Amino acid sequence: MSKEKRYKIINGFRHLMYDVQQQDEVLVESKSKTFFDHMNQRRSIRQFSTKPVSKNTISYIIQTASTAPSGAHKQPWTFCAISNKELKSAIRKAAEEEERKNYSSRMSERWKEDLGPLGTDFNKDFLEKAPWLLVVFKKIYEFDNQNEKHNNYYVNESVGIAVGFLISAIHQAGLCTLTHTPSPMNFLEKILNRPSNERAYLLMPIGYAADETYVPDIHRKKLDEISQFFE
Ligand code: IYR
Repeated sequence: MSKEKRYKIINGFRHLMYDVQQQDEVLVESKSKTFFDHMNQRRSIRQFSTKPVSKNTISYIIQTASTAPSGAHKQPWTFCAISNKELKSAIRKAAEEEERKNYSSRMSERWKEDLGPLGTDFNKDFLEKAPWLLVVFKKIYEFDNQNEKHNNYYVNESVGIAVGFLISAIHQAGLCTLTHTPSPMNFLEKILNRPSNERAYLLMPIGYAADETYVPDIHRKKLDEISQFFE
């Protein structure tokens, strides 16, 4: 038998009674540790297998991202999922054109030194290898019924949080991704024919890691380097 829904009118709007979760302290602590251990296994990769990933999988991952909180619940994002070969090639070509300029002249020596341990260069073959590319767009404004523009709120924060959910969903499914930021990336708006209110935010290849994948030998900061407790 399904539970009866309970409502309350607050500020003139209907609110639903929240389904309060279990509050067992021991279980809460062990679940938080289990999740940390799992997330701590995540790595960004640049060597993808061509093994296919179903459209349903990508659809669930996108829907998970869209459960993120956002300014005034505007959900100011669009996720474009691309498996089409010609589009992937066009995106790779345009991204490499920009990146070639970045590595040869636009990036400072200091920046290139900082990227040394990551082993990156202008070659972005993963943009054709991975079975899916997901391009995240932020929606800086919306049109109302009278076709008037209204700016969205906290757009960068909202989309950043949604991408965090997205990356977690990808990892927990057993897939991998890379938060690729070709710069500038307005070519994505053109290639994908996006409306005037959308700006490219991130380009993410999604797929399985290739059989032989290498990741940089880098480590995460310890708790005391990233936090301060005030008790
Ligand atoms: N966008 C370039 C360069 C690059 C910049 C940073 I900061 C990185 O963490 C990694 C790469 C590229 O994708 O190669």
